[in-house]
Amino acid sequence: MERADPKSLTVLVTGATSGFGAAIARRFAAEGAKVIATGRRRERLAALKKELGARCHAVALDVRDRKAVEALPRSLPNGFAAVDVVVANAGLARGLEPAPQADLDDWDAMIATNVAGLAYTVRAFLPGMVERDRGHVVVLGSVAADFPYPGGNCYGATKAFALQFAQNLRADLLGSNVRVTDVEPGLAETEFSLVRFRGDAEKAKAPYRGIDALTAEDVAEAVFWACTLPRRVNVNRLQMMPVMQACGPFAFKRR
Ligand code: NDP
Ligand code: 8X3
Repeated sequence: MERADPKSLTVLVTGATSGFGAAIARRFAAEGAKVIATGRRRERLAALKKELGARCHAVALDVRDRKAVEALPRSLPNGFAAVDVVVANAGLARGLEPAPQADLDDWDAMIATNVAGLAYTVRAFLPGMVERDRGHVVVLGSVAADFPYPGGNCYGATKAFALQFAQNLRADLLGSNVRVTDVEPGLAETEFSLVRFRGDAEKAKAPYRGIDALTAEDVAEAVFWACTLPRRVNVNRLQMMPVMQACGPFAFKRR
């Protein structure tokens, strides 16, 4: 099977300072790809750049900042400007309260990052990829897009946006050689829960207790696989869960 050569790829990853994004940056860099690592935490970006060396270009970026995201493609240095793979990974969950008690600031944060930030990121790089007739958009969705759970409310809805956006992009990009994949992981142990529970380490540990959860490296492997398949292949959706996770039954409130 004739796979895409990772050495020929320039890969941009949002949210590369932690979790999936950091693992995806490392996975591609290990195979010789050039990586543009972005995120807000500068010290973590500097550490990643030091670790990955000259094949890594690091840019401090808040994906909610539309102007900064729009300006990013033109600001990239020679050798990093022709981006082949955009991994729109930056995102977060905030809170797990039922909708009537949820904090609207949490909803704003999730919509601004997971919906608007993701759309800005993808839109910024589409024209270049279409012009070069070569590219791959990977968005980080979630099983939360498909399976509602108590307290998932706005978070699940933002991930449904990622899925639907990706599928609609496929319709617009038909006729080009630009691929689009929605990656939908289930429970994975990263800093995700720490962010969701605002730094409460005890609460953050609870979802993973007794579960062999997905790792960031598992998700990075799936992204790498989808991006290095022969160019004729488009993985539309890639849903993955720990073996120890499954979908629950319907819920009933009996009278
Ligand atoms: P982490 O919290 O470990 O990583 C999140 C990353 O997103 C960080 O690098 C963070 O960087 C970045 N980020 C957050 N907000 C912004 C912003 N405004 N601008 C730029 N970067 C931002 O979580 P995960 O690695 O687990 O999550 C990555 C993605 O995967 C998210 O979209 C998440 O919703 C999704 N996901 C996670 C699952 C899980 O169980 N862990 C399962 C399914 C999907 P910084 O703070 O430096 O900006
Ligand atoms: C993250 C997975 O189940 O915590 O998207 O929402 S879950």
